[in-house]
Amino acid sequence: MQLEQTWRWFGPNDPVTLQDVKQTGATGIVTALHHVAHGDVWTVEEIEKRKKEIEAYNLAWSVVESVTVHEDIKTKTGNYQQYIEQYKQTLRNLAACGITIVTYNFMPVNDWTRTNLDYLMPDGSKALYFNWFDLAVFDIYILKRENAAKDYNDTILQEAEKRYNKYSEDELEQLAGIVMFGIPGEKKTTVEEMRERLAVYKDINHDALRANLAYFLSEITPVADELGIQLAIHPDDPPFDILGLPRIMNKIEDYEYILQAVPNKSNGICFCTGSLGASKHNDLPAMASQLADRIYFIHLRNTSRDEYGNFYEADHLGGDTDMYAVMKELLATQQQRKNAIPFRPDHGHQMIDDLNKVTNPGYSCIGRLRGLAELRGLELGICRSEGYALTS
Ligand code: DNO
Repeated sequence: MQLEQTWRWFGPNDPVTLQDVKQTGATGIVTALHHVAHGDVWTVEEIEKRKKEIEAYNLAWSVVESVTVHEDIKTKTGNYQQYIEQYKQTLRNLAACGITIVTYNFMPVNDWTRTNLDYLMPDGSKALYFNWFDLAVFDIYILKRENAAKDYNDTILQEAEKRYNKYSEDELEQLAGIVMFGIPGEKKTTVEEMRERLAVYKDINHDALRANLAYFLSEITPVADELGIQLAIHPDDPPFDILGLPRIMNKIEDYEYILQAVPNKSNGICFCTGSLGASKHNDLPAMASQLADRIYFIHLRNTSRDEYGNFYEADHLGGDTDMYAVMKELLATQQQRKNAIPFRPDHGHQMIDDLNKVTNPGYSCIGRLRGLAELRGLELGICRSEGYALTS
């Protein structure tokens, strides 16, 4: 059996329409109720409404990405218990509507972080890019985080200073907007808010954050087990500490810890090759094999690193991750399952006609369509050569 081909859609305001998605060949939609404030309950009514919009195109709402975890839960402060109860209610409501795969992440403060959203590729397309020098410019000179300089080596500090002196006010403002970009359609963060949110983590180290995640999961997994929900934690993107924050989901030991701490069946993962692959320490095919039982959702994407650890998002079959070897592992896992595991082509270059359009960074149509087409071809080739039964 093959994987289920899905597509991330940001809802009715997404410039890529459901009609467009139909033409990509994807059959499943990955989306969220982005208009609901983080922590609030998703009502059955709102879920049903979105579901009907999707089903009108003969597509299925296969995966939720994400039910965002409120910062109070991550920091175990304020109204965290109430937010956990609300999270459980959202899971109940989703299950009542037949939606049973739920992605989330436990990244403090920021979701994914980049420093450039239109990094020029030699072929004229544009990619997302993460650069330590620019992150340091933001951290030290814009955010002005206390002791930030201690977190960078001399090479980065010198280059960041040079860049800071060279950048115009506009360029600095643009950089701040990119670092704090967040999720399309969701509320934007200001530098001031960012400072306040970072301050809450002053006394939260890796162990404390890990304990908070384990507590959250010990609360919600019994409910999810009963509902038949598969929870899929997304790794840290990028897969290391940034802005002085602890990050706890980016290497095999992190997965081992959390799966052991909370062994419930619903405690699963979103295997994101793009996020995990940006760390040279991660062996992706080996991780796909080690974590096989708990892979409930898959993001396929590739990155290319340089000597400093800066990386750009490469073509799906290019970059540092051996996508053939990863796909082979994932398909071996798929053969053991009764249901198709959903995957989506994650991100894509802005290219061809999309270069003249306003698109959600990483989520333009043509680049992802290229990725999906390449991945589906790779999958078909492996299935045929391994003798796996093909579903029509
Ligand atoms: C970025 C995405 C992430 C991801 C969330 C999952 O493009 O991969 O925003 O959706 O972190 O909770």
